Amino acid sequence: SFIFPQILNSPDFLRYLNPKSQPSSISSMDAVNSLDVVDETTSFQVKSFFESAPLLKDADSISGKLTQFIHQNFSLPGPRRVVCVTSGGTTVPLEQRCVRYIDNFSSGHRGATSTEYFLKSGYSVIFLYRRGTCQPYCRSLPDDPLLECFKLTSDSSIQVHESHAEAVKSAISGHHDAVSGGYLLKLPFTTIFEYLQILRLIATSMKILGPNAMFYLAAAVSDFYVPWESMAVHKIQSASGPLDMRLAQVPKMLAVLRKEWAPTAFCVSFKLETDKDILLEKADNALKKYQMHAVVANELSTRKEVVILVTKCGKVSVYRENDQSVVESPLIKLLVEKHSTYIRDTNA
Ligand code: PAZ
Repeated sequence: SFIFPQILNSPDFLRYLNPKSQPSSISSMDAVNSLDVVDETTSFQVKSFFESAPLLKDADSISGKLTQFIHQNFSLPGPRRVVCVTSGGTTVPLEQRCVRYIDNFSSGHRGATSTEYFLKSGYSVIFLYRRGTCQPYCRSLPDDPLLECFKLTSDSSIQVHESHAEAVKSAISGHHDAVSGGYLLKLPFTTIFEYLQILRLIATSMKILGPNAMFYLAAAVSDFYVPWESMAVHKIQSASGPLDMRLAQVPKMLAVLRKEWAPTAFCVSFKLETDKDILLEKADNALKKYQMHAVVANELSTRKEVVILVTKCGKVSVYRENDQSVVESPLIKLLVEKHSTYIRDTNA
């Protein structure tokens, strides 16, 4: 194993691997069901996760951009609603000088498309996305936009192919209007460490917005990871035979987001399964366990056609209207309505 034996046997690491192996002094906390407070086990795991995570590069620059974006939107008359849309999958590095990693499936289509519909509904969006995945306003472009949309003319200038002209114009103008108007802030991540550190920065900066803040957590986030301090530094060698690997559980950050980082925000999480027989039960569990305001349940093979919105009022299937439309259009409409009710009830 590339996880060093002394770390594997330490009580702290055993607790990472098996949260139920608690010292007796805090075992009574297992009984804590309600999320009025984050239980001690989760708090411990979260603290250890952040303390041992590699330092976030550009943390100051990200904080600066966030502060400016939130204050600008907060001071608009209204004030404007702000949603943090997460998109794409997180990676789990296997080496500190990373050559290999475990990935989570997500093209980023859901997050990018939802961002467009939130902007259209008058929200400002913080788009926390995996580098290289789908971007807002780009879904009508071909796979390799630069090489497929443009051509060189005889005098060596660049021209758009007629067939892609409309798609290119609408991508450039939609994106430009959102960014230059101060309504769209894009922040990239790759690893689970970057994702959770940036999410925490976003959530704490958005606290000031109270119930006008929303989290729309469509990213596919790793459930398991290798803690930084027990990770091999250099490329793992194959000479010593098969790789024996044990992963720690990523702490349940939804609980912390909901109760500590953003206690007044409207929170929507996603549940993806490939087995439809367990999907709704898992979505229900997430709704109750993390006290989400809504959970969007989807199955891998049908995720573009239908999603099920699970709230404490029941379950609603949301379908795309036809082959030309996208399921995010009716989904965001419904969520905006639910968010309005939430703001009204909170302010009442
Ligand atoms: O990014 P995409 O459009 O290819 O897929 C979207 C999705 C399936 C990743 C998203 O809808 C989702 O369910 N995200 C949460 C995944 C999870 O349960 O971890």
